Parts: sequence; C-alpha cells; structure tokens
Amino acid sequence: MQHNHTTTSKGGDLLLTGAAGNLGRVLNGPLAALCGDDERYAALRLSDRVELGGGSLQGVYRPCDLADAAAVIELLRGVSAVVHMGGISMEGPFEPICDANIRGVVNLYEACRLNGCRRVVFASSNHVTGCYPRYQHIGPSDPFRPDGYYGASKLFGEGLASMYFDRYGVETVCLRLGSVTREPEDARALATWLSHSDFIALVKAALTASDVGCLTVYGVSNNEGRWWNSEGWARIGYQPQDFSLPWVEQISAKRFEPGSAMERLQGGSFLGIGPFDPR
Ligand code: NAI
Ligand code: 15L
Repeated sequence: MQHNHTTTSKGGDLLLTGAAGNLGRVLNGPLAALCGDDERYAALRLSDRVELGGGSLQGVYRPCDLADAAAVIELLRGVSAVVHMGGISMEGPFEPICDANIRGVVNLYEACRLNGCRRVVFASSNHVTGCYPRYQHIGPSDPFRPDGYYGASKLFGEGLASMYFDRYGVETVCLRLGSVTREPEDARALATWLSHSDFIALVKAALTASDVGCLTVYGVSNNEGRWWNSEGWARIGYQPQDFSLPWVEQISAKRFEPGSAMERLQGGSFLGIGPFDPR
C-alpha cells in the first residue's frame, strides 16, 4: 500500500520514542551510529515517559508523555525524523491504549506538522491483521482484521499516517512488526520472528529511503512459511537475512491449546486477552 509525493528535510535531530523499552534499547546504538554518519541528522534524541534506566544509552534524554499534546509539540522542536516506538505494546484495557496509542499518535503527527518534521517510522504491529487464520498468506493491501484494542489502535495510527501524508506531506513507513526477539521463542514465532539484526536493517531502510510517501510493510525475517508477504520491501531496500529454521526442533512443540483462537489465528496469545469491562 503506497501513495506518493515528497520532501526530505536536513539537519535536525533524529527522535527515538519508547527509548526505554525493549526495541528502543535494541535501536539505540545503531541509530546513534547513523546520526554520526549521516548529515541528515544532527543528534539522537531519546524520549520515554519513564527514566531510561541502567546501561549506557547514547543520546540526549527528553522525558515526555505522548498523551501530553503541549509536551509532544515541544519535544518535536528541531526534529527532522522520528522513529516512533513509544506506546502500549500489549493487548489490554482501552484507556491506557487510548492515551498512548491513539492520543499519542495524534499528538505526534500534529507536532510533526507544526515543527516541519517530514519523516516518521511508525511501529505498527502484525496485530492489525491478527484475526486472519494462521497459514493464510497476506500482505499490506489485504483488508485489516485487528485482534483487539491494541491492534485497532495501531490501525488508527496507520490511518493517521495516511492522512498526514495526503494533507500535510509528512511521510511515514508503517512497520507491521512480527515478533522481535533475540531468538524465536515458540511455534508461532517460526512464522512471525523478526531478528534484531533484520529489525535494525528494516528501521534504517524505512528511515533513509527516499520518496516513501505513506507506505505499509510487514516486518518479518525470511522465515520459511511466514504468513506475510514482501510487498513494499523493495521500495525501501529491505532484504531480511535471518530465518527461524535452525530453531524448529527446539520450539515447535511450544504451542497454544489445539482449537483455541490463540492457536488458530495469527495474533496468538493476544486472542486470549479480554474482553474488558469499560465501566
Ligand atoms: P515496550 O513496551 O518494551 O516499550 C514501549 C515504551 O513506550 C516503554 O518504554 C514505555 O514506557 C513507553 N510508553 C508507553 N506509553 C507511553 C506514553 N504514554 N508516553 C511515552 N512513552 C510511553 O515495547 P517494545 O517491545 O519496545 O515495542 C516498541 C514498539 O513496537 C511498540 O509500539 C510496540 O507496539 C511495537 N511492536 C513491538 C513488537 C515486538 O515484537 N516487540 C511487535 C510489534 C509491534
Ligand atoms: C506485538 O505487537 C507486541 O508488541 C509484541 O510484544 C509481541 O507480542 C508481538 O506483537 C507478537 O505478535 O509476537
């Protein structure tokens, strides 16, 4: 899925949201190195609503709650591109998801528009299509089938990305990430795994490719029997190098209950969470 017309701004900072989270930490070193090498970025800015914690993270820390519109506008001042990893990353009750993933992306895109930031790499999720049956091969052009509030919130983010490109020229690559872990951890991950090294390559490709417009791609390694196609990968120059096959004997018995929605549908464990009483 893609539409197009474009601009690339130069010289501002690169902002990484969700910098204290799992994937923020995986990206920290590679994005700091990119800022050193690429004249498009002056410096790496790290943001999260919590302290960054231990370890030696590189970059300038700017605490910010994505639900706070004024704070997000301030955070985006002088930023030319955003890698947006911040938000609720699990299925759960609606209110926290609404604050972080719905109000949060509205605030982020509005701050991009106001500050002239022209590129976002958005951590969407495979849970946008988590209600498809396992083994059905799908791609970004197929209809959405979210598996919960979390998946639906990511779909909202993709919709907003499309609108901010069409109306205001803010480019986005929406990454429908699979399961980003050091090693694949269960039978589902044999299809859904995205290795750390492929993930880093995917984010860098999404950030630096020219004229992306608003593009949605799945983020997955080159796993045999993966459920998601490669539509859009050539557009940004992403070619996964890793695959889950070496772990097949070790993890293929780690499955959900036969016949359960978690086992039948692509979204896995998230199908076992909820419903939630909104009162
Ligand atoms: P994580 O939960 O470890 O990190 C998310 C970070 O966002 C946390 O540090 C949290 O403090 C921060 N955050 C949450 N609400 C916030 C708010 N209102 N304001 C500011 N910061 C807030 O998640 P992880 O694994 O690092 O994932 C990063 C992104 O990638 C998330 O958006 C997630 O939905 C998405 N994703 C991750 C996948 C994975 O395999 N880890 C797969 C698919 C999507
Ligand atoms: C996601 O969207 C989650 O953020 C991550 O924790 C994993 O559960 C992943 O999807 C997955 O589907 O494995």
